[in-house]
Amino acid sequence: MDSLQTASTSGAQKLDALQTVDPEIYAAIHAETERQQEGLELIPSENYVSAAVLNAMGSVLTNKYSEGYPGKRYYGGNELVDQVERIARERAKALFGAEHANMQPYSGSPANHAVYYGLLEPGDTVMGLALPDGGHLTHGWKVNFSGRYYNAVQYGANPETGVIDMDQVAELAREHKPRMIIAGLTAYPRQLDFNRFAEIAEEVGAYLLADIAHISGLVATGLHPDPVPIADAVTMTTHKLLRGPRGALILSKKAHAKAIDRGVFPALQGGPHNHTTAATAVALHEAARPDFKSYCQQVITNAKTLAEGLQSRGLSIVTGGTDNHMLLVDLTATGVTGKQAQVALDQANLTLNANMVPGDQRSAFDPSGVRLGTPAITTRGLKEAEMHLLANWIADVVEHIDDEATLERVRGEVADLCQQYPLWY
Ligand code: DSN
Repeated sequence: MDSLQTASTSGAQKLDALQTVDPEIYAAIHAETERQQEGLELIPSENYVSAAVLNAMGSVLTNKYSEGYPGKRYYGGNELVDQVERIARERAKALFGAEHANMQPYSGSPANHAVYYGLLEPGDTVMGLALPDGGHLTHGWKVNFSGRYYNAVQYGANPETGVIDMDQVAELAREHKPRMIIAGLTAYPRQLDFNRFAEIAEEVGAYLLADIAHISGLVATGLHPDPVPIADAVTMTTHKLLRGPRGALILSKKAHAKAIDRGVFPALQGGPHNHTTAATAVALHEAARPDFKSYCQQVITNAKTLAEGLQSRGLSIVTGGTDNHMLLVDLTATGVTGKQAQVALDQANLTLNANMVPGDQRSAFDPSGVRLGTPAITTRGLKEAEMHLLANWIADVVEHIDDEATLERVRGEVADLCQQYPLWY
């Protein structure tokens, strides 16, 4: 257990009033707390917030409207909200070494949208990693605003290796002359070469947007190359590796501060969610402590160990391993689909998501792979020894996908492990 878990183990959730006033919602939240206690969370974009973050999230700051920015609000009574947002902003700038921070985006997609809005005109050409190869909807995918209102060109991963082809990125950039290149990932287990992205962007006169939602903690702790000094804007959600509340923030060069701030408010949003800003400030405070770096290091070690364990059971890992907090398993050779694996593992209280793999011939709804990651289980305290158990449980379930007895056995063993590593809610 790291100090986040021991810092405050009581009062994380005060639900007494809720239990009295609305037993139905209380029961659902109570049951969800138990579900989280009894299962292992392997979705790489999820994590567990500390009791302190949860306290700030459930505070009276939710009552306040505060359109505008600190020192320039449209409603009265915002002196303390200003204080909270200024603290959050300074902590974000200090943790990432950024010139400017905007703490108000409601989540990752609005954060990316605000950067598009601030730096581009509708119809401009953008270039991002294709969704099936590990990019995000907001990186130019056709069903998203970014693919509809912008001329989106998509680069991809090499279908043989699963690794982003930077020569293809350079060629496409020279051919299409994008106004902005997006370097970011939601399902890609290797490091992003931000230096090369920056060189390419500079060569063709494009802005560079780095979306570090998944890898924020690794960047903050020096465990992944840092885009902050070289990108025009850097976006991230706050609830993934950073262990904050559901929300997002944008870092940028000072030169873009005004345009991006306007992109958030008044262009896309009204009043910021002040309780979220406060909880983000707490998470940033926690992330600035030395134990956060040990945590992030363990996240990577656990992901590598898990990948090796799954490989030793004959499962194919996209790109042959991982450099970060996540891995993609290509299940094609097993005859089991991603969705089948997700459903069966869910029954064993191992939560992950079906995911497309590079070159996937199947649909996004029932693709050929699964995506899993170690941020949440590492917060819970699991280390290498438990990764071996986990790899064997996952392989057992995939090999015996229709065997109720196997699912029941694994579920029991998972429950035993979870009891040894309880959450603090
Ligand atoms: N839904 C997030 C993820 O799981 O990666 C991305 O937005």
